[in-house]
Amino acid sequence: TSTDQTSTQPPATDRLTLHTYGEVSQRSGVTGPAVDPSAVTVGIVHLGIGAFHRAHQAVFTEDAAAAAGETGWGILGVTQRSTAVVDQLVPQDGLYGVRTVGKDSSSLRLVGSVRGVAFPGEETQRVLDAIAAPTTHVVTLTVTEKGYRAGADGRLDLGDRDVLADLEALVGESRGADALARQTGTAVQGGATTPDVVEDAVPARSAIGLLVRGLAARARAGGEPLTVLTCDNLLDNGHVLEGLVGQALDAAAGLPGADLEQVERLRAWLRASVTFPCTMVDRIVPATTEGDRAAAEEATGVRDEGLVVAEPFMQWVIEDRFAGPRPAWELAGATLTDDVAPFERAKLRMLNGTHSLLAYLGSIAGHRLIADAVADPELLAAARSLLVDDVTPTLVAPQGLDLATYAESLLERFANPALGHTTIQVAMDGSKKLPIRFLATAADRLADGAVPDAVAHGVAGWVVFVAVGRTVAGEPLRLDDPIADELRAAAAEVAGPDEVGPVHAEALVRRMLAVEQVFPAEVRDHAGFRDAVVAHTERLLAGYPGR
Ligand code: CS2
Repeated sequence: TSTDQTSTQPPATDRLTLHTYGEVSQRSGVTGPAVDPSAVTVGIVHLGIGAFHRAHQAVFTEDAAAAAGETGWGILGVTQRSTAVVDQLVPQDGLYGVRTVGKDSSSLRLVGSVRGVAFPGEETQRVLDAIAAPTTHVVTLTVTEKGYRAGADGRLDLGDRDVLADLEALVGESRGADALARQTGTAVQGGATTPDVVEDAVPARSAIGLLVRGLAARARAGGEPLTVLTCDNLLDNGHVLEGLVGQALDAAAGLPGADLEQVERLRAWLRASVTFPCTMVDRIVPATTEGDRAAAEEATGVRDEGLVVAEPFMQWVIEDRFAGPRPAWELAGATLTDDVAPFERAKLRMLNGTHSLLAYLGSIAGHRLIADAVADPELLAAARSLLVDDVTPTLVAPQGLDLATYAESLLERFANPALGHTTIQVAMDGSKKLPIRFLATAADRLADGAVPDAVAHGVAGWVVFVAVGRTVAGEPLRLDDPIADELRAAAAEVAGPDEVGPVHAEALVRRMLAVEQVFPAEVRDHAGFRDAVVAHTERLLAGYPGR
């Protein structure tokens, strides 16, 4: 019976909470939190509170607040995709640990800066109110490449139903606010009252839609300045996001019932009071495993469902263009600068590009971990060639960074086996990552009259990963991509979905390069580049038995 089952289970371990963390933080090998969580109030709304944010910006923010003695930089974390993070963190009062895993040592640090977690499904109003609150000064985002909902042309995808639903909600919210203002005689832009008109906001369906609705709510609530800080691996991420927000407003203005004057006021406010600085973020954060949770439980005596794992290295370069107050992130080791672009380009093309190359070539060769892939001499040579031969000539070294040293330091970071970072995790969302990580490099090299052979090798790895979907030993490889169906269908046109034998490398490469969401014309149509991809694809396919 169920009673018997319960009685045979070991007593549940306490969770990490405001009640238990004090004792935990006294344990040897455990540090933090650097702030008293009970004393911290929310000053930042973060969209996309996955593992990366918890191991990166939340840590920088907590250390900055501690160093400056400020208590107003707590974080309200918003999860877009699932309620899992809510289940992990809400029962723990927002507390969690970061397990830092070096090559031969690990440590655990508690973080207390996350002061709330919301799932916009049911809590959209709470999030809109938080973005509108004058005590909030920064909205940060880590929603991954696909979370920006840009189409093949890089502009906001207006065919996206989630985005459209959010823009319709935006129009409704603006009208609701307008109606209330007329009833009560307050001007919408008066700033005297926070319009509490929409008791239960329509659930937000996209991060970008939620952000735009939040910005509109803030404009209506008095329009205090705000900084919107994207922390995703996009090129020129701040400008991209600013552009998408503008395109969202253009689209909203065209919807039935839109109040054009209000949209114009919102635009004027954005120009005057909101900035979108660019950032470069860096820390390798693999998915947390049950083994990590068990190890942390061993060290702390409590259960931490919100635990994240990370490498020791962390870096944050931020364009110093804030609309209002910000945490003193430089006190926590962040670099505030006028120009993020050289750092961003170097990181995306070198670190992320090589990561993706190792992910595709590694996974098809049967390497489970990035560390295994980079330990394979053939793949190490390919990674070095990408770094040195193809990417380095396209870069202007950021100030104080020697690119050759940087390249070697990346290979060393990838080689950390204790981290457990899997090739399949990095292989995810290739259609969104390739253009930024490989194809920008390719375009630059081709424009210079050189064929980037290591990029072609990486692209061939992706083609085979998508088309064959198995390791050379026959193990299935999961294709996790926003356009997975389209990619599979494209590959299947030239080969049965499961057939390696009859695949013709050239036909396959031509078909895959024709996927416009991924390949820009100047790369797709370059015969020399295509030949190089075909040659590598042929060789990779030959590695499968029966060929
Ligand atoms: C990785 C990145 O999953 C991936 O695509 O390349 O998440 C990488 O680990 C980080 O950008 C490192 O800063």
